[in-house]
Amino acid sequence: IPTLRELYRTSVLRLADSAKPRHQPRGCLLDKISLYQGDITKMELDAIVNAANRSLLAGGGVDGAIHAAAGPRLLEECRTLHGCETGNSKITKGYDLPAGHVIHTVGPVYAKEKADMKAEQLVSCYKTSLQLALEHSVKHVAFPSISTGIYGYPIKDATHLALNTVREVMDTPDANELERVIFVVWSDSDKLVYEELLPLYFPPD
Ligand code: AR6
Repeated sequence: IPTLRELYRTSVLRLADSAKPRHQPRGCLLDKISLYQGDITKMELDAIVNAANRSLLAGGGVDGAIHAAAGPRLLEECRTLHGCETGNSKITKGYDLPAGHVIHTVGPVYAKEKADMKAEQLVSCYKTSLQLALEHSVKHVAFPSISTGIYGYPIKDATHLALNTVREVMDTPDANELERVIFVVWSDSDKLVYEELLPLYFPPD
């Protein structure tokens, strides 16, 4: 999976002339971030993130796909966790998945009239997931686009929050141990949104 540095070099990705970066360039991060379109359940990494619900007992979307691929032992371990609050995350093993761990994070169900609270919760999903990754010495982690499917979060707003939060965490010394964060998109339209916004948060040097 190519890094942002490689994507900039091959000019698949570039900063639009009119765009104002939201962060300063920080070269080394370009080697640590990737965008990948495909099935997160097939990824052989230290950890993948699951867009779960508060019960942690499996659902549809990426959650259903992860449980189907991981096998029934994942659900068994999830039962011992007694659910998870919105905006929080819990970690399990990966069982039959190629990934070593699953970080289950519970995104908000979007509601326009509570946009500020929903944004805080979504930011917290990314923060708490990365915190767990660091606590468990996870070096490579993949995120699906949390809350933007069944939970209805507008993709552009959600992507700004996801990228800003990951960038802020990656700027802290604690995050030096993280070697790769991969944003995984499913649809072509989501991929376009990430391609447009990634250069704002991870500008080329
Ligand atoms: N690999 C990568 N991304 C995927 C995959 C996959 N295999 N399948 C779907 N996506 P969603 P949410 C994308 O709906 O909005 C469940 O029932 C999908 O296109 O899975 O957080 C839970 O139990 C979208 O971009 O999660 C909760 O009840 C993104 O993953 C609820 O859905 C997230 O879509 C959570 O809803």
